[in-house]
Formats: sequence, C-alpha cells, structure tokens
Amino acid sequence: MGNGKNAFDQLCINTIRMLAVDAVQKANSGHPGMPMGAASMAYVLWTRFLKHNPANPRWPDRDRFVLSAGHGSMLLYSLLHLTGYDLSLEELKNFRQWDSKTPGHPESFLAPGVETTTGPLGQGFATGVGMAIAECFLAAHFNRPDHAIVDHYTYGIVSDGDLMEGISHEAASLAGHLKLGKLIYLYDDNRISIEGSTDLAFTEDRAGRFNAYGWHVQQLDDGNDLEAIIRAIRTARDEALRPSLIVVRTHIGYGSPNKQDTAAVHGEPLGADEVTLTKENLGWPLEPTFIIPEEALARFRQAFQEGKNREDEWNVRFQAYEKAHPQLAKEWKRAMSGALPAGWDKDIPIFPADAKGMATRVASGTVINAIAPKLATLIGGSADLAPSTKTLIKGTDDFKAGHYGQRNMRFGVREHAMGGILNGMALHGGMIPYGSTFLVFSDYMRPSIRLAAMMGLKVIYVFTHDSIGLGEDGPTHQPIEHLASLRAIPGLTVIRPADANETAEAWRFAIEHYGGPVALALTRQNLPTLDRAKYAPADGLSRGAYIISDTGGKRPEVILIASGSEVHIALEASEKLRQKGTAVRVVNMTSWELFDLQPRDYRNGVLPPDIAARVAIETGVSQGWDRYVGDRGEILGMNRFGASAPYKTLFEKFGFTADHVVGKALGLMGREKPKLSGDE
Ligand SMILES: Cc1ncc(C[n+]2csc(CCOP(=O)(O)OP(=O)(O)O)c2C)c(N)n1
Repeated sequence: MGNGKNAFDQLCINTIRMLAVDAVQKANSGHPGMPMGAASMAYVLWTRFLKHNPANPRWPDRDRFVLSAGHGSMLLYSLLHLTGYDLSLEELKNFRQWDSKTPGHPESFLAPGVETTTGPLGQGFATGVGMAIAECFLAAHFNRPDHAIVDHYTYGIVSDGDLMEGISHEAASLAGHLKLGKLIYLYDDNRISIEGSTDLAFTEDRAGRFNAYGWHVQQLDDGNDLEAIIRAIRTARDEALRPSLIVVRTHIGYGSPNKQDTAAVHGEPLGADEVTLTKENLGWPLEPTFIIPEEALARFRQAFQEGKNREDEWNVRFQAYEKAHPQLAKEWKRAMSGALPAGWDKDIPIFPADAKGMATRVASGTVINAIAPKLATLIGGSADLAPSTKTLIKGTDDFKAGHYGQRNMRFGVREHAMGGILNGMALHGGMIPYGSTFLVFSDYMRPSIRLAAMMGLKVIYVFTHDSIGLGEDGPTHQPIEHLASLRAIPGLTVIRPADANETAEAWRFAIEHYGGPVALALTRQNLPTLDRAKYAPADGLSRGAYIISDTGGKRPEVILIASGSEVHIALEASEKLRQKGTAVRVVNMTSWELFDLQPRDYRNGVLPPDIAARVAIETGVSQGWDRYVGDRGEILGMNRFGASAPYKTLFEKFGFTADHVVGKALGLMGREKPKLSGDE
C-alpha cells in the first residue's frame, strides 16, 4: 500500500486503537482519542525500535519509554499487554477500576513496564530528560573502550498539553544545551486539547521553538505514514549531538466518523453508537469487544524473543566487561541495586561545639563533600544558587555536553524542570540525585516533588534560606507556609536540623532512606553548634523528635518544642525557665514524618499526653502544630509574611526570642501572665 500502510500493519495498529476504545467504553471514562491518533507511531516505535525485554522490565540497559501524555494511558497498557509484559487482558478490561494495575493515568511500575507516573502534563517530558541525563552520566562513568554496558535511548510521546506546560520549556532548553542526543520525543501534534482546537491558545511555531533550543526537529505531515515514521526515528537515532523532536501530524480519535479531530473524543468514551461506527469504518468486528487478532498478537509478541536475545547479548557483553574491569562491574551492580558502599559515611565530620556555630547550609556543603568521594554516583546541583545552597562537589567538574561523567549539575534557573529531571534520574537508577534552591522556591517545583513522593523515589532536596532568618531579601524570599506545605505531601520526609551535627545526621538519613524523597530545610544564618556533652546526641534526629534537654528526672511542667533554627532559642529559654525553678523539657522536632512513624510508647515518652503545657516554636505558619501542642498549648509561629531587615531584628520583632518563649511558657503554666514583647 502507498503511504507506507500495509494491511497487516493496519491490523496491528487497529488492535491498539480498539483496545483503547473498548477499555474506555467499558470503564465509561478515559481518553480514547489520543491512543487512536498516536497508535501508528507507537506501533512503529515499539515494534521496530524500542529495545526492551517484556520478561524483565527492569533490565538496566533497556530503552526508556515515557508516555508524557499520561491521559492516553490505554495506549501504553495496550502496548504492554500486546508485547508480553505481565499485564493481562483482564487488567485492560479493568481499566480505571479499584485495585487494577491499569489506573486512569500510568503509575510507575504498578504495571510492569510503566517507567514513570505521568498525567500532570509536562512532567513526563522533564522526567525523560532526567533519564537521558542519567544514561549519559552512567555511560561516561562506567563504559570503557570496547565495553559499552550503558547504551540506550530515551523515547517519549509528548502532546500539545505537554508542550504548553512551562516545565517542558525549561527541560527542553536544558536538554538542548546539554546536547542529549539519545533523547527522542515523538510529538503527537493533533492540534486538539480539552477546550477545542489548539488555535485557541497555542499557536507559536513549535518546531521553530525546539530548533532554537538546539533540538533536531523533523516534521511529518501524516501520522499514519509508517515508512516516514521509521525514517524519522532512524534519523533521530543517528543524530548524536541534539535531542530530537519528531513532530507528527496526527488526528485525535482517528477512525471515528463523527468525533475524529474534535475535543469530544479527547476525554470521554466514544459512546456505543460511535464505537459501532468507528469499528465499521476501520473494518473491525463489532463483537466481541477486546479482540486481539492472533496474527497481530504474534507480531507484537516478537518483542519477547527479541527482548530476550538483546538482554542475552548484553549479558555476554557484561560478562566481558566484568572480566576486564571487575571493580567497575562490582560498582555498577551496586549502584544499580541502590546499595551503598561499606563505610560510605565514615568521613562525615563531627562538628565541635561552638557558640558562634555555622549555618546548616554550610554544614550541608561540608557533609556533601565528605561523602561524595565515597559515593561516586551522588550527583546533583542547583537551580543557579549553588554559591548560596553550598551544593557543589569539589574535585569534580560540571556535568555538560562532552563531560557527562562530571557530577555538578547546572540546572539553570529552572526549578520545575529540576524537579522533574531529578525524578527521571532516580527512576533510571544507578545514582543518588539531589537538587537545591531556596526553600521559598520549592513552590516552583512542587508538582514534581509530589510525583517523587507518589513514586517513592530516592531524591534529595536541599532547601536553604529556610525562614525569615534569611533577613534582608524580605518577604518574597522568606518561606512562611512552605514547611507546612511540604509536610502536607504524603511520603515526603521533611527534616529541619538544628545545627551542624544534625545536618550531618540528616544527610546520613537521606542517603540511607529508601522510602521516598527527603527535603532538608537549612538555614542561611549561623546557628550555634550545640554542645552535645550538655545536650542529647544529634543522632536522635533519626526518630524525628527527641528530648534534647530535660528536667533531670522531674515531671516536666512545660515542654518546649522547636525545630531547626528555633531549637537554640528554646534551649536558651529553657535555661531561663530553670533559673526560675521551672521543670522544663525541650523537644527538638526535626521531622514530623519521622516522629509520627515512631511507636506510640516512644512518642508518649517524648510528649507525655498528660502534660498540656506545651509551646511550639517555628518560624513558619502554625498550621498543623496544634497536633503536637494540643488544645491547651501555644504555637509561636509566623502567620503573616515576613519583612526586609537584618535577621536578628526580624527574630526580635516577630517574637522569636528566649524571653518571649519564657513568657509564653509561664503564661501557660498559669504562674505569670505573659508579658510579651510585641504583644498588646
Ligand atoms: C498540569 C495539567 N494540567 C491540566 C491537565 C488536565 N488535562 C488533561 S489532558 C488535557 C488536554 C491535553 O491536550 P493534549 O495534550 O493535546 O492531549 P490530547 O487532546 O491530544 O489527548 C488537560 C488540560 C493535566 N492533566 N495536567
């Protein structure tokens, strides 16, 4: 057939289309249009190019495939089932149902072969960039002449929505700059989104934009021209120095006589009548539903044998590598398994007690550089704030085109893409990625943090300038609601260490933690390095909250609970209270999430339920602290935006002083009416 179409290929492509149509119709919800339009390019990619082994979805050198337009999930589920992943037809029939492996949007590894969770548009785009970065880094780090054990592509299908979202602009710009030649995206240019034609809001020259980013761009005007798609993907693979965008003109809802090219087919079932008309139009039997013609299945299932062959062939190559470079091979295996080398933390310093102390961001920088030599695949950077966030690794250079083995990432002022890219790096495996910016700008990357938490990824965020303590930059830069907002994300562990030694413990925890991302909230300003001969050891941090200073056996009359930079204020207040004869306990609450995980006995030991006089002190919104101080406690928080002034003035003006805390405590105990600076 002209146009690169032959009847057998059409049968295979229609199999994908009709599985999507039937599943969405049965679920009575979902997005049939995108899979119908993009089926041809997906078929070509998955049957002619994608290097994967359905029997081993985690084979490390597989090509990665990202369906960035996650709403088209049935496209991916169909491909996974058809090519032989452990995803049954039953699962496709249970699309979007409770307990199925086929949720509305793909969730990473819920169905084997789903590389990443997608759905929030643009995220997959950036995540794929992260995967490509990971491939480059690991290839540079582990490959040796004649031994390419890391050598794969990252493919994706991206949509209008993906390309509209800001995160994709950021990620595309960085991918072009980094010359990620093994990143290949097929753009499902169907010109329809939810509200209608893209003419409503998206009219720029997309190809021109990507050209300007330094991508290699090809344009295909017929999304069903298989030969053209094959040629384009080949060309993209041959292009070593630029990421590729293949703009493929497709038709949403392809084959539906009344709904093709309309927004109606984007996000709702075709409806029984239109399903019939579509099947008739494409020459598909009306009954039964979920038909998979045997010969089509056989074609897709070739992936099984091909995948096995390719992995076998890789295993042979790996054995040769192992022979030639046993130490590297060991390191590679360990890195890919996520295990840490023995003694990885042995150079973490103990910071001596020091009243002047240091900022926890500075301690963090010291710790990063103490562990980096032992953790060869710890890699990260900042969104253009490294001099402030102290995240540079000494002795290594910038990760850049042609220098992909280096470990300092320069994300540029692109927090959101940084978040998505970190997810891709973690998903790829083999590395421990971290990213940094000011805590206040965590807002700019929140959607990616949320996905990292949903996927349980090992990503570390270094968020510095974590309060009004940053001073003169003023309220735009002073995080107020951010700790609460991050704590609201399930699965994210937020840690706010109180001094240098706790910062070291926080890093130790983060590196050893496999239960989701970790956010470190660190100060710009110096904090005293606490005297651990006087106060409880810093490793109490791993329990989330611990008694840092106590009553010497007496029943506490009041408990002061503080985090991060407010802990030393609480300790100072406790000294003053003791001088007044008060039995006071100070609880250092570095991480709510970790504390909440502790057994009830431990929690009740730290915060005995019958002691109601409690004061929480934190330079953030008080939201949530009531949980720890109870009805009769007090919260000294920041329930307004900050101000521009030297930080000592701000702490004074906003009442974060030992005297104010003492007043609150005494007031609570009913001994004295509180006389508080700033209180009317
Ligand atoms: C960040 C984000 N915003 C909004 C949505 C809701 N949404 C889902 S699909 C879609 C339209 C996307 O159009 P397009 O990407 O062209 O997909 P197609 O119509 O081709 O299926 C929107 C707005 C989303 N999933 N993610």
